[in-house]
Amino acid sequence: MSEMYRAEVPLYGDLISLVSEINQSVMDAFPDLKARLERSGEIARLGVERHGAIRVGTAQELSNLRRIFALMGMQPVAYYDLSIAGVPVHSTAFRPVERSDLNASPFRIFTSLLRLELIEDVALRDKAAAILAGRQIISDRGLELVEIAEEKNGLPLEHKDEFLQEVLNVFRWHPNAIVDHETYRNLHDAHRLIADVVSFKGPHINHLTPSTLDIDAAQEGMKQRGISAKSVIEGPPARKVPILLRQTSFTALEEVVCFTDDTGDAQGTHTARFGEIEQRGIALTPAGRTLYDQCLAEARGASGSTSEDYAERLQRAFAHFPDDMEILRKQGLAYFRYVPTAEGLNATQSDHKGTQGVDKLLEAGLIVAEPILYEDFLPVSAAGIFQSNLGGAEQRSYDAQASQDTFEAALGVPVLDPFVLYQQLQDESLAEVERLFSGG
Ligand code: OOG
Ligand code: NI
Repeated sequence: MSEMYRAEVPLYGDLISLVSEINQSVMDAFPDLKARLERSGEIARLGVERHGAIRVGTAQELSNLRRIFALMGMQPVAYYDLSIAGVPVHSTAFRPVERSDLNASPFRIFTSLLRLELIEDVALRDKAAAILAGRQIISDRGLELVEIAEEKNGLPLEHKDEFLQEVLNVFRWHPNAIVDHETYRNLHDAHRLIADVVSFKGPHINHLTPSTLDIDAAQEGMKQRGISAKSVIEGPPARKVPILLRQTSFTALEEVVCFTDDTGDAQGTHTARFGEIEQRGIALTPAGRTLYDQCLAEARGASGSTSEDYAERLQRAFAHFPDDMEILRKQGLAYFRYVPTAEGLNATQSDHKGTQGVDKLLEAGLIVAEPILYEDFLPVSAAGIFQSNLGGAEQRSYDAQASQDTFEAALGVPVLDPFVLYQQLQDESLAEVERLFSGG
């Protein structure tokens, strides 16, 4: 998919080379960080790490994609309500959940379902529903392969290439719209996002995001290369200990499309696809997340991220958020994996076994606490990304309520709770430490 997108959106290739240059120089400058990435296995994922995003129109499209992602080892994690930010969708992210899978391929796909009920104009809503009901985003053969794989509890190897091709086709860009120009305009007037979801053959991947170790350098680098970067980086400010997720993007490209009533060179344009870069930090516990939400709300105040002094406001608000790994750990604000050191492993083979308690083991240098990386998304940041690639000017509000039940009914399964997953990773590591060091 990365290759396909690079061919479709050449600027994406520029982002990839920018990010890999930055990652290399950060690792050269901070050997400790490099060593930590090597220890945790995260170094392997650095160059291949991506997230992408798609938007679908119907419950059936969503549940079929869920089946495809399940075959690839990706589960729906978390529910995000974007309607509060004036975007008529709700979303989840499909991703691997086991540590070994995350290190092998941490690819996540942010998947949004259009909330047609938020279109006020009933006639337009019905028309949009009819158009969506008439399209098929996955080919018959693709669906057949899904069924075979589900029956056999895994995709038979002989179908692997064909399956990948079918899946890739789902996310391909189609310059030929399935609506006429006027319908497109009406959908667009209701909301640009509605036009994006309804007017095309399928849910084109709208961005693919590489991961950087220094997003401030990436933001600077984009500007230097003349790429029109978003004015603010979403998420927390720059810190010594990165938390959660920071994101920046370049604005959507204007692309030529052909509507069903276009003849010859009467061609329209559509803006949907953009570029994004992210930097991930440590996952926060519910207590840490509450503190994060408070700090962010304080920084944004009434003006959101639009005020001129936003960067300073953000720094000031986050002064309340401890910026020290050990304090984050002691205060239970973030998740950690506890791993024996080489010395610790030696000790478990000798009579030193029996040192009790995590703090004592840490002090004795027998184990270390490694930060668990945040694998998910942030609704306020996602809304900012949506907004900036919708042209920024689009400000709407919906009285809609979050509707996780409706979303899960469409999806066909409940979404997983990310806090539970991080807690499990931490608990598994503690159980292993307990096993190694208890007794004597
Ligand atoms: C998804 C926007 C959200 C992120 O990184 O928060 C997102 C979209 O525009 O479809 O990708
Ligand atoms: Ni994104």
